[in-house]
Amino acid sequence: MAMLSFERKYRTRGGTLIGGDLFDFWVGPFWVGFFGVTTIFFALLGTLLIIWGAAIGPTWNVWRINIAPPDLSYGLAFAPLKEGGLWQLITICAVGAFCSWALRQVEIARKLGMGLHVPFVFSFAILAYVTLVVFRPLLMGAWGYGFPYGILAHLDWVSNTGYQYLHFHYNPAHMIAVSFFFTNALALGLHASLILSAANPPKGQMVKGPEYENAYFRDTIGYSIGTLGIHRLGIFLAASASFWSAVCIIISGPFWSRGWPEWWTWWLNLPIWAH
Ligand code: UQ1
Repeated sequence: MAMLSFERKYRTRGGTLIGGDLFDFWVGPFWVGFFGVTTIFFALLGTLLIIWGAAIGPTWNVWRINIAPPDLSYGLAFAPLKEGGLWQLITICAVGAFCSWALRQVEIARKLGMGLHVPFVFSFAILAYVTLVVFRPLLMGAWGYGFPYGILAHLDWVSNTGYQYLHFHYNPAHMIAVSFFFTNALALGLHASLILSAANPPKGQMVKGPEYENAYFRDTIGYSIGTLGIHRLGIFLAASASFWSAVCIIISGPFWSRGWPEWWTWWLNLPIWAH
């Protein structure tokens, strides 16, 4: 890939957390780094294990391929490969690859002298996944509570798990998570449309800057959060969506095992209207 002469400035040594200069080099456009190597290792091994799981399964239909966790009777033990052991190894590879990727982001941010905001907020996505396949199964006492690796299979798992608590939309943490997902979409919709509208004036007119963006929102709603503020809000909304998703599933089972509608009896029993 072509590299502009000024880009050399950004290809300097340093910033690594581990390995010193050993993996501090580029392959084409990609910086390698120790965690680049571990990412490739885990991602490749995990993918091969998924292909193996598919090969010993009943179908090559991509929608129906399913690699299930062990039966609940295995508890927190290792299961034979064909009885959930593959799922366990794939989970280890996934966690290894995701964490390697986060640490690769840390190393690159350090190398470039930037803040750690990218790995910080990416960690919330990792948290959501690890909550589903590690933390909740640990608290429930069996790996079998993890979700299966298959396109339709994981959808069925979500549906079944939801119905197990009668009506998951009554889960208060789920309500908060969904509200954050929607608000996140609203904020990104507003931000993206605002930027594009400023960058695409009618033919012959000047591209507009932040003063115009601020004025647009002050004219509309009397308030502008500002160019830096909108990105702080974005990180907050995105991280909160993942965080409350993790909360809503970690409390389902370990801390509340009845239907979620029933949880709201505390509201019905408030002394203001209870008699
Ligand atoms: C905003 O106020 C702003 O500052 C100029 C932006 O930066 C470019 C934005 O992208 C958006 C969407 C807003 C409006 C957002 C709120 C919460 C008032």
